[in-house]
Amino acid sequence: MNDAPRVEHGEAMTDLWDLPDPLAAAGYDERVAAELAPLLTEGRFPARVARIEYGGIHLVTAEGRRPGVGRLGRTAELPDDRADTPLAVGDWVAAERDKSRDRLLAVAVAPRRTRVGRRDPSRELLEQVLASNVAAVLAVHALDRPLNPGRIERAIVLAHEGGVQPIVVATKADLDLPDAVRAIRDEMPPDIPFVAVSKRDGRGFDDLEALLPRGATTALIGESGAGKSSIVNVLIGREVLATGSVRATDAKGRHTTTARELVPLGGGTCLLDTPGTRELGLVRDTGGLDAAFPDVVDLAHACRFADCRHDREAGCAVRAAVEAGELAEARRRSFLELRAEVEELAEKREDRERRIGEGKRPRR
Ligand SMILES: Nc1nc2c(ncn2[C@@H]2O[C@H](COP(=O)(O)OP(=O)(O)OP(=O)(O)O)[C@@H](O)[C@H]2O)c(=O)[nH]1
Ligand SMILES: [Mg+2]
Ligand SMILES: [Zn+2]
Repeated sequence: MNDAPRVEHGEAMTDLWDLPDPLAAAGYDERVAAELAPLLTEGRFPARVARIEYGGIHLVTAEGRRPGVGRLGRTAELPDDRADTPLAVGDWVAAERDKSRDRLLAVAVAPRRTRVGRRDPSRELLEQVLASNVAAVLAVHALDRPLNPGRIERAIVLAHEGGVQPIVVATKADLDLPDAVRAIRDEMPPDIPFVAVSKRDGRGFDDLEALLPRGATTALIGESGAGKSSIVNVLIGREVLATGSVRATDAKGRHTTTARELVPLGGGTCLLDTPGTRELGLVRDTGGLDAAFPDVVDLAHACRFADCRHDREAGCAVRAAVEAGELAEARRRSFLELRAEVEELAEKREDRERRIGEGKRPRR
């Protein structure tokens, strides 16, 4: 894991990709090659989006990491139906050399195999993809701050919704706060891996490392100050990413990380660091909700009505389980709240499509 060269912070991050085979380090394999093949017409070559920040993207190619530009345009081959979604870190693309300037153009994107996306904070009907083509996502929460109810559950739903394995990580375990650990565990179905780590005393990192899918990418999401970049540094064994202090009063972070960034650990295994996210709004539900609430779904089989909403219906096995102390009421309530959230969005989306169909201006 420690075979990447030593780098300083910031600009020198490109050195991370000064490797004998940068594409392989980014996870390029036969499967990716096959997916990109139809896009690789004359003069195009494979690349992976390795960094996106305000004002720029970087691509990893067979030659290392270079600045690039997204040129998908109207006619470009876009992944499935999300024609309004720009490039995301982790996307595999067909690139071209921009001959007039020393940069690369990303001209077509391979279909996203998986993704971690949330509701775009400024355009609620759209998805903002935080990480593309990742096998796992670390939902990172620091024990030194209050846990917004539903935060972990939301991360787990978003992971399942994008076809990604969720792993819950509590940081700052050196602070010894068992109640804070319990608050996180209360939001987790039993089948999800959980690790508590500390960069101070190193605990938990062997377990975490063992959970990372080999030869694949694992993204990190969480609030600012959660300790995401610190985890990346410990796992790679050097200070490759800048980490920041948190406010003494409320442990809030200062948004130290400003880019979404891929970091190679060797052998095609990568981490994908992201800036702190305050909101984790759901976008839609195509099964992610049930996958994140297997405890509720199991119980629901015994509800009297097949379409039971587990709210006020007679013969509801979910509510019965809560009354019997077999299911936490907070779990039931979270399930109902998250379901209401995606249903409301689905209605807005339908309304929008209907208005467009009738030739009216869509409400935003
Ligand atoms: N005590 C303790 N402090 C930690 C631990 N991990 C991280 N920190 C501290 O928490 C602060 C935030 O860490 P970062 O790694 O920058 O957090 P981040 O999630 O990357 O934050 P953003 O980039 O702003 O989203 C830093 O001061 C770290 O030193 C830990 O295990 N124990
Ligand atoms: Mg960071
Ligand atoms: Zn029910």
